Amino acid sequence: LSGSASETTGVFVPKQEDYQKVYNEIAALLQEKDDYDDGSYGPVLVRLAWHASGTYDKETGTGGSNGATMRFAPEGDHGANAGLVAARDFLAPVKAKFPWITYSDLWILAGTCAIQEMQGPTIPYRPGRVDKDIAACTPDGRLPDASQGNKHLRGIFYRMGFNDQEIVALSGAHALGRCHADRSGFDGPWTFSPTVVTNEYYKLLLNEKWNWKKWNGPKQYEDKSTKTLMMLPTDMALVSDKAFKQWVDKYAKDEGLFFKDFAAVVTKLFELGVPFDETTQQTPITFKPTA
Ligand code: ZEM
Repeated sequence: LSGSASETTGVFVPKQEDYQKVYNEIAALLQEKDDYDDGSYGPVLVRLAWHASGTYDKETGTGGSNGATMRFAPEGDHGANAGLVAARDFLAPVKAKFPWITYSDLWILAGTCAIQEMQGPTIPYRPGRVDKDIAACTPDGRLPDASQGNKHLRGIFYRMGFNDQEIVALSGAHALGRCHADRSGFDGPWTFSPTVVTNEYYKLLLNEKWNWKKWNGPKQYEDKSTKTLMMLPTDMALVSDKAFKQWVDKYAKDEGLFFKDFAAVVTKLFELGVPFDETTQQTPITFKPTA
């Protein structure tokens, strides 16, 4: 079932089995390299896949995960991408072992793998992205600015083609990982279980009391009871805006609904601007989790 060299070009043509091998390799590395952050590279891999995808502009068709242009200095150096070199370096040995996979496909496969290995929902995966050169780098400012509010969130995510419900579902990714003072300037995790996909983010948004953190850093919130968790101004916009909040309420109450909607919206995010070859790439791959 493994791939083979094309009869006409001699180029390796991967099969679903080959992508599962890449998945298994990333999953094994996630297990092995457990001395990073909260014990997993999973969250930063999800952030890499998101920042590769979230540059998409539906009007011009530019940006998105097809291209992996964050490899190049102008885009890699955008403030929003600070720290993602950790994720790209983590994947370097995987690219070396499976040189046939494009960086663009690899980064999205890694995000998919990380979500599933962190006990999240199944994310159907379709390969077919190509790496572009430096000229395809997107301009700075396409990713969201955490210091802003609901108008900004709608501006950024409507540009990608998302609606209010999808904005709230995507934001549930902040159950994972943390802010790093030396990357974004913000500091701390959103939840007590930052290496597991849960609906805790929504529960905490609703059930905790959030106060401005008193510190010299950028304006962020801290939870009143432990002062160890954080929310960004954009996170709090999801509860102060009525249209957003109705979805926060739903996802806080129903983790199954969140998993279903999160899987759908992440699949959409990861495929923004990707021109799949409809004749060969129609069947998404469902990766088997290793855990
Ligand atoms: Zn995030 N995100 N994000 N995000 N994000 C950070 C970290 C992570 C915003 C944002 O400014 C920040 C989405 C949406 C939005 C993840 C996934 C997704 C950080 C901290 C900031 C500041 C970076 C640092 O210091 O390391 C804003 C304003 C968003 C608008 C809604 C979406 C959508 C995501 C995926 C679907 C993840 C997993 C992290 C944790 C990274 C890590 O290294 O732990």
